Amino acid sequence: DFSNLFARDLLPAKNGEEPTIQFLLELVDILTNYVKKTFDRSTKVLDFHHPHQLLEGMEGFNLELSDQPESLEQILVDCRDTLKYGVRTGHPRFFNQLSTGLDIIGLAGEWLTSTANTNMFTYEIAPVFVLMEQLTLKKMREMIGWPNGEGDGLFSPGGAISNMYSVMIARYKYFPEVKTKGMSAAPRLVLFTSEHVRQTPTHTCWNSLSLHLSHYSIKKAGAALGFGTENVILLSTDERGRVIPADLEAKIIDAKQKGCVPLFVNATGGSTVYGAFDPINEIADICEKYNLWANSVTWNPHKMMGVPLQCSAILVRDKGILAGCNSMCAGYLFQPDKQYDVTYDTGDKAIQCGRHVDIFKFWLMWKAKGTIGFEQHIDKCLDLSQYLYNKIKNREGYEMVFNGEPQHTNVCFWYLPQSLRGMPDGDERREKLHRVAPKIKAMMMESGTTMVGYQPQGNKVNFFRMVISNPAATQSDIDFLIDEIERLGHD
Ligand code: ABU
Repeated sequence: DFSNLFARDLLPAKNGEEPTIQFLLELVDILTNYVKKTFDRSTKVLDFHHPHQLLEGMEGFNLELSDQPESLEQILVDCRDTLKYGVRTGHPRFFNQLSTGLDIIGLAGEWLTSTANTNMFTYEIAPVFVLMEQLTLKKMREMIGWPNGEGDGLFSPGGAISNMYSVMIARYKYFPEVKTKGMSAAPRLVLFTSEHVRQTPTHTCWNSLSLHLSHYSIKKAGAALGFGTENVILLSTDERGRVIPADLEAKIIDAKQKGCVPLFVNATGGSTVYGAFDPINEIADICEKYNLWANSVTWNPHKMMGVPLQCSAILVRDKGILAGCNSMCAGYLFQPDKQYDVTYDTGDKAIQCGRHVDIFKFWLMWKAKGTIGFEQHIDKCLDLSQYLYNKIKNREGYEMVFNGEPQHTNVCFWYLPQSLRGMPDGDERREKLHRVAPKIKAMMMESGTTMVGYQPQGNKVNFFRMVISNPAATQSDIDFLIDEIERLGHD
C-alpha cells in the first residue's frame, strides 16, 4: 500500500531502501505487463481520445501539475494511465511510423541508461559509453565502406539534427570563417535535396558522398543555419521517387550562372514515402565534378534496425572537422590538462552541451543479435512488404501508387471503396479519393485495431503508405490490415 508514502520517503531518505525497492518492483510489474500486452494481438494498438478529452482528465488521470505532492499510490496510477492512453508502437499491428517495435534488449539498454543517468560530453563521467560510441561509429563507418572505418561521428538527437550537422560541416569545410564572422563571410550558398521526403539508410554501402535523409530537415537546416529556405533547391525525381542526376547537374549549372555557390547535395537511401534509393554513385560523380560536399552519412538505427528511440548517427569521412566546426573549448568541461587522453572528451564536437546516452541500447542490441541479427530482421521486413505488394497489386479495389516492386519496405497504394471503382478519372474522383485514406485512418484510430500512415505526394492525392519495420509483424498482421481497410472502407 503506497497511499501514505511519498517521493520524499524514497532513497536517499533515511530508511528509504525498502519503500524504494517495493516502489520500483511495482513499477517493473506495470512495465512488464505493458510489454506482455504489447505483443498480444487481442489488445488494441491504442485507446484513442481527443486532446480536449485527455486535458479534461480521464477517470482519475489528471495531467495538471499541483503544488502539493501526490502519494506514490497515485504516482503508480499515473504511470499505468500514461501507458493506457498512449500508443503501443511495438504492437504487431502498428505500421504508422518508420520507428516501430519494442526490442527487449533495447528496452533493457534504455533502462540501464536511465539508471546510469550520465552525460556523453566527457570521458570522465561516461567512460564506458564514450568508448562504446567510438567503437560503434567505427564499425558503422566500416560498413559504409570508408577505409579502415576511418573518420569521425557522433550520435545526435534524431535524423534532422544529424542532417543539420552535415550541412554545418560542409559549410565549415569550404567557408570556415563563417564560424567566427557569420554568413557575411560566404557567398550565396545553395543546397540540393530531393523533392521527395525521406526514410533511413539501412545496410548498403555508401562510398563517397553525403548520404542523408532528404526531407524537410534540409530546409529546416537551411532556415536554422542562415542559408534561407529559398536557397534549398529541390531536385526532380523519376516515377519511382529517385533523384534524376541530370536534373541535379542542370540545377548546379543554373545556380552557378546565377552567381550562387552550390555547396551540398543530399541523397537518400530509402525515401520516407516511396522507399526510393537515389542513384548515389552518379550523384557522387557530379559532386566530385563540381566540388560539392560529399563526405558524410546520416544513419538512424531507430528506424529499420529497431533500436528504441532515439538513436541517430552522423558519420563523417574527414577526421577533426566536427571539432573544428563546433568546438568552443569550454574550460569547465574540456580542460586540456586532465590525467587521461582528452581526445575521448567528445562533447565539444556536438552543438549541444548535455547529450543523452543513445549508444548503450544500440551497442547492447548489436552484441545480443550480432550483425547477422539486424540483417535477418531487415530481410524479414523486406519479405513482408513483398508479401503485401503481391497480395494487393492485382486485388480488386486497390491501385498501386507507382508501377513495379518497391525498392524498400514501403508499399504505397490507394484503396477505392466500391462507389469509386469504375468512376472515370477527373476532379470528382480525385477529390473523393483524397478523402478516403484520412477517413479510414480516423476510423482505425477510433477502433484502435491498427495504424498505418497516409499522405499526398506531388500531384497524387492521399494514399496509404505502408512501411514495415516492426519485428513483431507477420503475414497474418498484413492480412489483418487489409481486412481492416476493407471493413472500414466499405460503402
Ligand atoms: N522523420 C521521419 C519520420 C517519418 C516516419 O516515421 O514516417
